[in-house]
Amino acid sequence: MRATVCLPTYNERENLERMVTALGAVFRDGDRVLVIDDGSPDGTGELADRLSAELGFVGVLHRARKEGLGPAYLAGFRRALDDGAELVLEMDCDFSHDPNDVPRLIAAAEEGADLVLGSRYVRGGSIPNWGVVRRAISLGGNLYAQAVLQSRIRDLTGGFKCFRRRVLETIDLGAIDSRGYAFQIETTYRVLRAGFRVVEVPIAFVDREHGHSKMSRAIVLEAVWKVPLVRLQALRGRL
Ligand SMILES: Nc1nc2c(ncn2[C@@H]2O[C@H](COP(=O)(O)OP(=O)(O)OP(=O)(O)O)[C@@H](O)[C@H]2O)c(=O)[nH]1
Ligand SMILES: [Mg+2]
Repeated sequence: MRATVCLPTYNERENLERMVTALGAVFRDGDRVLVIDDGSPDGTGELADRLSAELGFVGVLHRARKEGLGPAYLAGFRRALDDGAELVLEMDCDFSHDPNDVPRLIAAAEEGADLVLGSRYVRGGSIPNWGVVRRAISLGGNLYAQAVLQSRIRDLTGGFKCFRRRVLETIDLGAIDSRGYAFQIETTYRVLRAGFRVVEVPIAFVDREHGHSKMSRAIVLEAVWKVPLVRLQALRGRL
């Protein structure tokens, strides 16, 4: 099954070339990477264009403004589907997600999962660099989402995923307006509600070494208020 990895970037000049090269090393014939750059001021978009000219498996989607991860991924998903991808992956460009794990996510989808989640919170998953505070916040966020959504998925906030094409064709992408962690929670919940099979595979999530995090308080707060709203929509039969 031909796979496209959607790679959103905002100021990832120090990471992009290494990431694309590492993905190329694990790709099979026909697999592609789609860089979705929101007009990074550091020149990541121009670097992506150069890589695309040099390497046949790289595509680039330029967007005018930084609008958050959610809108960038939605644009990427649509482009990947238009280009005929059978599997669509999402992952960060900061090496928190290991490109060498991509084949394991793809294999789980090819073995029958509709959505594969790279999961920190199943047996074998880990977050080696995090201290207690960051662990507690992330775990608390996941327990909160699990409780409100009545879901048994362990890692609802992670952003390393592999969707089967028909999953993205079925859920209402146009109805999703979350931007940060809420986007990850909402997409997985919509997939579960639609009756698809979601499988978690363990990953180690490591901290970025180059560039800066774009996580903000607004992104965390969005998840706090958005999760009950999504649940309410589901209870009203709107999702
Ligand atoms: N296109 C696009 N990419 C973004 C945007 N915000 C973040 N990204 C990218 O999304 C990925 C994850 O962002 P990070 O800043 O690492 O945020 P995070 O991984 O949630 O948080 P940390 O754990 O602190 O790293 C990276 O590849 C970013 O460059 C955005 O608004 N637009
Ligand atoms: Mg990151």
